[in-house]
Amino acid sequence: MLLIRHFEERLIALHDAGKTRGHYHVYIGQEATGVPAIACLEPGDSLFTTHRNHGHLLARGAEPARLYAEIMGRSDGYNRGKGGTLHTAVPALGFHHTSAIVGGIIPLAAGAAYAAKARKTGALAVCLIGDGALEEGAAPETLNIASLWKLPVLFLCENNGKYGADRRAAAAQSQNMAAYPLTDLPGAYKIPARQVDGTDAAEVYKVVSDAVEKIRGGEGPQFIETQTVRWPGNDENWPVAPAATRIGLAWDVSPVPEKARDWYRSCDPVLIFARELVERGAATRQALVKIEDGVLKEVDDAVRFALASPYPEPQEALRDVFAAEDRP
Ligand SMILES: Cc1ncc(C[n+]2csc(CCOP(=O)(O)OP(=O)(O)O)c2C)c(N)n1
Ligand SMILES: [Mg+2]
Repeated sequence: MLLIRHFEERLIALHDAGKTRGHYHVYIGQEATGVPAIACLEPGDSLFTTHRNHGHLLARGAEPARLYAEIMGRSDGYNRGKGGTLHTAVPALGFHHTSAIVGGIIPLAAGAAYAAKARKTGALAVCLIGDGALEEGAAPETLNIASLWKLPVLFLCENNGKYGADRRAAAAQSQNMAAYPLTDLPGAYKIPARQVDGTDAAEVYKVVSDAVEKIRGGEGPQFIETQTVRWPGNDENWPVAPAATRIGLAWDVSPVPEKARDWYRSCDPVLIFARELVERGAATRQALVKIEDGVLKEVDDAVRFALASPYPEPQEALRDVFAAEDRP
């Protein structure tokens, strides 16, 4: 969770310094969904993610150095700089395709689940979508066929609604969906659907592992909505970090500007988890600071690697265009 947070806070600084181009999105505020959820999976499972993919990739073990290189369009990136922030695919980790087309991955995830079922591999597909993706026509069509065919697919819907700190209020309203709560939609297609507090890492782990067990047991698709409060750094069109995260903020938010303080005090999943670990005696504050120091160094090294990586040669644009093309 700390790696995701520091990777992305640094990414914002890199962007502001002109080291990346084009629009991008960060996963800050949703770390306690991606990390525990992805920890429930097996190596052979496939994952489909969106414009907000960095956190999912890192949670699955992507190398920060190669991910930065990809985002910066460098030749050492996972896709030789051609996927960029919106389309980073890492087949070795089960990410065969990443797309910023909202809702576009929903039928693809069902297709991967169908393939796994037909080949009897025992694998499942995870469809990591935002709440907005349910508005797309692909969502109900896929929920229907996934339910009818009992496909081994987990729909993990990250509802990062912009509703302030009151989660119950967030659960009771939507600006976009007439089918609300969101679990009503899969429910109409007889897909078991649950809501979980997306800032509660332990609870997410419990709910996702239970769903994964059911899917592997042949029960068909499952739907989980994780609810988080939108990070105030997402309030503008481009990410702007209101504060530099340090584990110490878990006990003292005074370094955070007044406007964003409430979010860091009560909605930040990384700080909530840090407090829990210390309160339960699972870790000391000093141990957490040490982990954070290690992460900050890892991020420094990764940035250095990516900045030293060359841009691809122009002819690289014409390679990998056709699937059958020989790869070096
Ligand atoms: C088909 C399509 N329509 C519109 C967009 C523009 N767009 C990019 S992100 C986004 C919001 C998506 O909301 P949600 O799925 O909840 O993800 P969030 O950004 O909140 O994590 C939109 C509409 C798009 N990328 N694709
Ligand atoms: Mg959303």
